[in-house]
Order: sequence, then structure tokens, then C-alpha cells
Amino acid sequence: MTGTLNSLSDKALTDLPATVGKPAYNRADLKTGIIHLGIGAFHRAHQAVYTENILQDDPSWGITGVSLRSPDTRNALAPQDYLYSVAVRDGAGEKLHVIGCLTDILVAPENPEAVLQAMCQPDIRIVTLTVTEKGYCYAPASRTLDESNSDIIHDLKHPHAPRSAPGFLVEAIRRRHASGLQPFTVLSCDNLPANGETLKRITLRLAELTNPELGRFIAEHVAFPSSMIDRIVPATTDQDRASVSRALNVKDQWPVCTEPFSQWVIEDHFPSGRPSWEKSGASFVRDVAAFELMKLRLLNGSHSTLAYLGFLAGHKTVSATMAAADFKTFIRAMMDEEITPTLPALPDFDLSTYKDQLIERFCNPALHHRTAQIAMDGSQKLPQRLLNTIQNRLLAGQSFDRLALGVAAWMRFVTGKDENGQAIDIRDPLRDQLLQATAGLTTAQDILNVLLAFDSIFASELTQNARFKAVTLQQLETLLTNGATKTVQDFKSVNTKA
Ligand code: CS2
Repeated sequence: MTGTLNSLSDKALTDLPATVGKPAYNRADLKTGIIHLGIGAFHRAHQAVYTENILQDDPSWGITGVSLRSPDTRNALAPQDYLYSVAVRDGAGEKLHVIGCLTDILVAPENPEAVLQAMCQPDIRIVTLTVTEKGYCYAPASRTLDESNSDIIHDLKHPHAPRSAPGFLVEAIRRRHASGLQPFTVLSCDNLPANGETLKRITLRLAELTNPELGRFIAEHVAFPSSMIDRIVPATTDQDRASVSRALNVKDQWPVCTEPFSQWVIEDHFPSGRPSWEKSGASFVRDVAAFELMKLRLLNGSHSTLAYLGFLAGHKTVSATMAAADFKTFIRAMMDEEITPTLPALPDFDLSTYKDQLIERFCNPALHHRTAQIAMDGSQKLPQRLLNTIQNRLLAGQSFDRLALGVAAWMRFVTGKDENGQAIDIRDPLRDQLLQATAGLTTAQDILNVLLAFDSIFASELTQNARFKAVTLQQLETLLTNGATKTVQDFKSVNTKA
């Protein structure tokens, strides 16, 4: 039982089993060079690991994590000296590595001033972010700041004690500039299209609303490189905590569990310096756009489609969905026939191996990635994952039936009732509006009409396109009549030209 185990700590590092990886540097030598906003599981299994692996060469890149919402991660990790383990799992078993790169965790709502002070330390050269799509406080369809967002309204009134990620960036950049410190580089590590450019547009707009001169400074002097990040990291469960703790022989209150695959492609634009992340396997390139589109459309577009269809079909995890009849064929055909032709060429990159790997990753039986987890925040994810791809297909006069079924499955999901009439626990910033709009509706036409009116999701190029509406309507009708399992099994591409 884990209750009787000692807690993970600096002191306990020496007692770990020999098979467990641990910091290869002296943690007492660490300096903090990076502030990370959004200290969730994804960061701890991805950027933190790339950073961990270069600290032996350069201990100046320790990371202070910031939670913009809940104190849970801090409460779990502070008593264990901010150490935690990464469990890499596949069908062959599990490898454990204890990560030591976190120097502190701050909880923004408890003390926003402490976060700003940390961001304004002279040694801070990079601020990284994984705050999820909704943390950018933007309208996904237009990729512009949502000035009606309650956190943005707050930050405009109280710019010196912000709540939102863009609010913290603007105020910290202002303070550094005022005290003559070099600005940090801002590195978005979220699944947004053109994530650096998008974050720059949002940050600039927020700054301009209160301080046009600061807006100009940001436009000219702050770097926002884009990056493509990839690693599947399901939410940690109590069972994971117990099994990892047993394997470590010390109690880890918040390990992260992930897959062997990991990828990070970064635009090389860091005027204030950067870690040699390439030594840990990251790729630095001049332009990330093609990698980003590939990943958002092939991985995330397929993931969301599998999540909504799989959930409706009664499957709890992605791997269970992939094991159900015809889902694998359906998703591979969506990748090959509908998504791949929309992607820009990536010289020297083998796309078909990439897709083989994706299928294998989705099938990883050791991950237990819940369909309900991926289904969260669909209103923030749909444009970059499915809708922009559909727009490209429409322009080219090509079919998009499978992509439309993905969108229809989201529409069916946000009506809030599953195929057995049971309530679905919708988690989405637009939850109330979506449930209210669809309440009592039973026909595909009515559901489609009310949902297409959400203009932060659906661009006018789509809502005014008769073909988009007709194809999506047809998929939604089939889904409502036949259910997800049969719809996927019967799937035949209509393959008509516009
Ligand atoms: C997933 C992603 O939860 C989701 O929406 O699609 O978090 C996905 O696992 C990662 O982007 C993989 O890199």
C-alpha cells in the first residue's frame, strides 16, 4: 500500500530502484531561466523532459511553473521538492524517470504579484505556455482577442493584477521594459494554428487597449516563435498514482503517464538565448507552419473525431475505439483521402510513416486516454482540427464526408444527451450556451441551424456555404438515426465534386 511509503523528495532520490532514471545534475546548482504558464500534465511530460535532459550541460534553465487556476499541482509537488516522475508506457511495459527541473510552482490567483515578480527576474529569458486553447481568451474562428471574455474584461480594469495568460504577459513585459531589462521570448506550446503569431496578435491587442506605446514595443521587440508540440499525455488517475508509487518505492502524489513518442519542432527565434533543446531531440527550423498543420489536422483532427464518435458509441478510451470494428479503417481513410491532400509538402518527411505511427499511437493499450477528456473544449478546438481542413476541401471542390461526420459527432455530443438518453457531462467554456441552444431540439436541421450560429466557431465562409451545410446535415441525420457504431460501419464516401 502506498500509504506507508515515504514521500518522493531530494533525500529519497538515492533510494530509488536502479531502473528509475533521475536528475543527472546537482539540483542545488539550478537557476531559473524559464517561467512556464500552465503547469499541467502535458508540460511536465514534454517541455520539462526536453529541458531536464540539457541541465547537466547548462543548469541555468530551471523552470518555475505557474498555475493560472487551481493549486492542486503545487499542493502535490511542493512537499516532494517539486520532483515528479514520468511513466512512459506502451504494450511492452513502463519506464520511469524522476524529473528535477522544476524549481518552484506559483499559484496565480493566490498571489498574482509573486508571478509577475518571478517573470521580471533578470535571469528569465523565456516564458513558455501550455494554457490550453481556452487560456488564450480568443475567438478560435478569427484568432483574435475575445474582448468580451470575463478574464480580459478584468485584466483591462486591473492590468497590474491580471488573471489571464495574455494579461500576465503584457504586465510583465511592461515592467521589464520600464526597468530596462531585456524582454523574454514568449513560446506558445499549445495546439493553436500559428501559435506564436496568434499569441503575439492577442498580446499586442490587449496591450494596445490600455497602452498603445507598449503595443508598439511588443510588436517590434518581443519574439513569439511558433512551435509544434506532440506527445499524448492522458490525465493522471489515482490508479496511476498508486502503481507508479509502488514501482518507485516512494510516494509520488502526481506522476504523469505518457507514450514513448515525443516531438517538438520550434521556430528558431530566441533573441534572449535558449536552451540547446536540440540535444534532447527537438528540431529547430525556420518555419513551423507545415509541421503545425500536419499535426493539428492529422493527429488532433483524428483525435477529436475519434473522441466524439467513440464516446457516442460507448467507448471510454481512444484505444477501445480503435479496437472497435471499422473505426481504424474509417480514421485512416479520413487521414489519407481527406486531410493529406490539404497539407503543404514537407520535403524529407515521410508522411505515410507518420500516419502509420499515429494509428499505432492511438492503439496504445497502455495509455487509457479517455474519449471524454479529448472531447472537452470542442468549441475551442473544432476550427483548427476539422473546420479549416473542410474549408480547404470546399475550395478545391473535394469531398469531406468523414470530416463532416466528425463535426456532426461534435454537434450530437453538445446536445448533452448520449445515445441512451443519459446526460453527457459537457466541459466547454460555451457549455451553457451550447446546451441552451440545443435544448429540446430533435431534428438534425434544427440542431445544425442553432450551432452554426456560433460565430466564434464557424467562420462565415462555412455558414454561407450550401455544400458544407448539406453534407454536415446529411452526416448528422445519419448519426441521429443510426447511432455512431453503425454510421462508422456503414460509412461510404459520397465522393462527389462541388
Ligand atoms: C488531444 C491532445 O486532448 C486533446 O484534445 O487531442 O491533447 C493530444 O493528445 C496532443 O495534442 C498530442 O500531442
